[in-house]
Amino acid sequence: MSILANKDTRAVIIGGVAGVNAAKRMAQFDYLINRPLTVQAFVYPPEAGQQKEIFRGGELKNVTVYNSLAPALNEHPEINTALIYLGASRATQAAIEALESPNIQLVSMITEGVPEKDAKRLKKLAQKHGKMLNGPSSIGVMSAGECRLGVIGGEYRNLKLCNLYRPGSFGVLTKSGGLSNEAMWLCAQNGDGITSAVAIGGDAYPGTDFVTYLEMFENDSDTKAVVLVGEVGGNLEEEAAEWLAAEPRRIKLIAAIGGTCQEVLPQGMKFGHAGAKEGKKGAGSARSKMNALREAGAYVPDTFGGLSKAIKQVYEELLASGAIKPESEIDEALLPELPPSVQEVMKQGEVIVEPLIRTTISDDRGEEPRYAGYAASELCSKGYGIEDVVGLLWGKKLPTREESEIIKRIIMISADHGPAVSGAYGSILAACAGIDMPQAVSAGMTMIGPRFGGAVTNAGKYFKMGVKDYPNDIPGFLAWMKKNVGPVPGIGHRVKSLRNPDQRVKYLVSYVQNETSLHTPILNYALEVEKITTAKKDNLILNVDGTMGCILMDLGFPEHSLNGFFVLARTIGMIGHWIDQNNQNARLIRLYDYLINYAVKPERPVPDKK
Ligand code: Q5B
Repeated sequence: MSILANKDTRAVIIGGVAGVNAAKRMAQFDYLINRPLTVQAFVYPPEAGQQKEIFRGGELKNVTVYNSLAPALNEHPEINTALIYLGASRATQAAIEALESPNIQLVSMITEGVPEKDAKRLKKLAQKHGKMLNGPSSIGVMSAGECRLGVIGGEYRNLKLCNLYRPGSFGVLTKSGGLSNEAMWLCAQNGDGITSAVAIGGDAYPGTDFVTYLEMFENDSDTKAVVLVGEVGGNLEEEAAEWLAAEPRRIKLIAAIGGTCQEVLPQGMKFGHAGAKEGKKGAGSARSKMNALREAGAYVPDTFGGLSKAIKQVYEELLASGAIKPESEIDEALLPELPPSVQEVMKQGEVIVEPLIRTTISDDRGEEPRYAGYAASELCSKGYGIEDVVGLLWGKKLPTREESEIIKRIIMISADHGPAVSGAYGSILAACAGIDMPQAVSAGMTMIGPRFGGAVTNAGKYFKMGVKDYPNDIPGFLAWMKKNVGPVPGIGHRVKSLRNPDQRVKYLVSYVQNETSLHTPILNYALEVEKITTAKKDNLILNVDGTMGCILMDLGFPEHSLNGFFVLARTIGMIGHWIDQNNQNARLIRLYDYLINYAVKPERPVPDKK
């Protein structure tokens, strides 16, 4: 048997990350003792609707996160326990809700820093509804072989070493979470282990006092003795002494009290717990608590060091009296091992896992991202710019200063070309339809293709081919293109022409040719092509896509990376258009009839279906 938590305990955890971590630890215990998952649901509004992955051994369970407690309890009527893993500002309200839920019989709060007035209020509410309130500031409850609530007991291996996979004969009551683990360990080493261990929490007003738990242990026939670890401050230990002395008790009480050091240390010594704040001498002091417990008949060692001996003595007395039978040894090797993670097994070199993907450009496994080996912050501190990051991530090499200047200009010059072009117009339409930024920008992005913005790659590719296959034969190149490809990528513009030259192109060509030492065979070739195409029609100029493609190819960027420059640059423009439309609270766009040629059949009757 046990107190508070047993095999029928099913819990909801109210809280975020810390709660999920606790659920994972609880599932490890569930696996050790082969019981169903204790945690059935989470309540955490920011992550409502998600499912948290909890491993019970090697078995993966999905536990749903609910927006509030009511739907969680509706869907899981088996839940009878709530664990509160929220910060102090929200924990009280959550505990009230849990205490007022009919199915919930036990609320355990890990939350520290709950205001004393709230703690008192919660205690009263629990008493009113006949519920148990463990905590605040409690690490949880452990019932050996039955149930673990919270992270009490520590790591998986500790659970085994403390014999928590099967019940013993000792109850454990502590204020401190850490000392509950210590006491459980001492009971396993010097006795036959525990029935239940309860950390009541170190606050001045715990939801449930030592006496109430002692009463529960007294009524649990499997518990033969209780180890109580108290501390300076408050009077819960004195109450325990009174309870023990009041009438003959079935259980034996072993008590250790922390804080005797206050007798010798200077005043003002701080103890960790909010409740451990009074009594140097006299009432509330460690010494007066020890005396009271001793007088009441408890086994009280002078120091903590004596606790092992006291437990051993009581255990031997219980054995001698026949109250308990010697525990038959369990072969630890028969207890299940926690399945190791893939990472652990890989580290030991016992398994080979084929990588799913391969990367050659960046690595995030250190303290910060490294682009082709260079730490991002070091690039910044040494004066590199976004164009250098592009060079590293797209071309895997750090551009020279001259190359960076060219890349920078390419991005600047193609960042936007007004609202009328397909991409910007797509984003504007979406923005006006109330679409969020990422989707509106991708609406514009989908316009980038062979006619608009997406001719950079093919321009670079085919002009490079021309240099190689038709070095002195541009008509031959154009004939080949007409036959095999169609319009030459990078040539032609909707509004720009010889009479209305594209200044972006003029500038880029002039900058690269006159202000840098870049060798530009591909750009030169494209300019020769332009002479022939513009002779045919004056809008068949080398356009911005073509110019970018040739220069980037001359810079040595991989062919398939080239459209990326237009995508990158134009993203800046599309985001700008989305922001602009939103700033103006722009309305939904609907085309006017006069902008549409309705080349449709006149209205006519629908024939009967044959
Ligand atoms: N013809 C760009 O066409 C456009 C020809 C050609 C030989 C060609 C067209 C084209 C190749 C793709 C390209 C990038 C669709 C353009 C950009 C960014 C932008 C945009 C902005 C910005 C324009 C009329 C006659 C026909 C065609 C012939 C056309 N192109 N011949 N090679 N390349 N170019 N795209 O004006 O005899 O009458 O049948 O596909 O490089 O997107 O600002 O707007 O920054 O946002 O609609 O600059 O050139 O002409 O297609 O009706 O053709 O010219 O064969 O001859 P248009 P079309 P014919 S830069």
